[in-house]
Amino acid sequence: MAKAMDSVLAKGKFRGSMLGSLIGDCMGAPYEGEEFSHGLKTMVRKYFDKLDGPYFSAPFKPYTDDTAMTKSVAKCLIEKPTPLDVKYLAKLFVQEYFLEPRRGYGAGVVEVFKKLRKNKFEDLQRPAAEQFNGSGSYGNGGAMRVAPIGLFFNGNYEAMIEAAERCTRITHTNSLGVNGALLQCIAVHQSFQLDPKEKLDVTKFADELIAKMEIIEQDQSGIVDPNEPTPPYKEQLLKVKELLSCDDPNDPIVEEEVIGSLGNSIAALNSVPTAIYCFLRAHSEIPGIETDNAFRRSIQFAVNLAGDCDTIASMTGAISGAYFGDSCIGETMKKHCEYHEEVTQLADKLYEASLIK
Ligand code: F2R
Ligand code: MG
Ligand code: MG
Repeated sequence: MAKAMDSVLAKGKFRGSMLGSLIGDCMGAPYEGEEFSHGLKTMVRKYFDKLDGPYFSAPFKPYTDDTAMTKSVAKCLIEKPTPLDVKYLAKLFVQEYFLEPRRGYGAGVVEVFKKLRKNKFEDLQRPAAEQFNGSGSYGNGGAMRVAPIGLFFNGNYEAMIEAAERCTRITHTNSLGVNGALLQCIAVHQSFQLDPKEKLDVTKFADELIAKMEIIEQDQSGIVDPNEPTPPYKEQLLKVKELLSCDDPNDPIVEEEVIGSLGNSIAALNSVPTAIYCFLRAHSEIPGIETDNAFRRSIQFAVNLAGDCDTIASMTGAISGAYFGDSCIGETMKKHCEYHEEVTQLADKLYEASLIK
């Protein structure tokens, strides 16, 4: 949007993105690690249909590590934002983990938390750099928690990229893990800036991401030769565009094709572009997902893909919510997610802090 954003819309977008991230996590968590099947798709449909109706009494859907770490990022931005106090953030991650270790954390990242605690946060870099025999983690743990940064630094792209990279490097140093977090952050940022009343140009959205990732990936590899292989995230985003151009809203979606092309795994490279595709694809109807609500459609579609679906749905929800705002979120679905009231308050505080940063 060229002109300054209306404050009601902006606040709603902060809430939408933070709640979208929570809802995707809570809705996807029961199916994380499952293989895609048509039976699973039916189960997911019934689950979402029930949560689209009037309120009914049922236990909360618990959140996982995705939300636990996103909370810490938001808290750090509210309390110690510029430059992002990564020592404080590392302490928040570690505190949160030892308070509630059973939130489904990645096996490798737990080692980083233990080493950080042992070295009393004196060396923030080494524990992550030592992961996986020194290659660093390529997991999606940096991407799954980055949405608050994409919201907070609206208007200052360079500061946003720097904060997202520093936030990620506490646990992930592999370039695929870092660049996945940057891509997710940029996607949230782009979504936030758009007017949800205007029709989204999905190709333009993807092209803008490609242009920005091209700069990031080129800076790292120094690629100037056009005969060099396409950098990994650019390649994935080109596949997103290709899938979108082949989609006919009347044809049944072949989830296996999406999974085969983009992936649905714990690797950032095979989950962040998938989340972006879910957001963009849900702007048109998806056969088998009976709803007019594109926010719900995006999250349900992400959960249908199975695999690392708490994280893919959480990242999809963060992008979708940053676009549509919280008015698109069904009350029943929201109220069945653990911690939804706290996340709403956190989003409001993050919004206030972003105005005075
Ligand atoms: N950990 C999970 N899910 C596992 C099952 C949880 C179960 N439901 C339960 O409740 O116990 N989910 C969460 O982890 C993902 C984010 O992971 P993160 O933070 O990136 O962690 P990590 O450990 O760094 O990486 C994850 C795994 O990826 C593989 N890997 C990463 N880099 C690697 C490398 N360089 N070489 C080889 N393998 C590498 C490893 O298997 C890591 O353990 C989210 O899905 C979140 O929901
Ligand atoms: Mg999780
Ligand atoms: Mg996950």
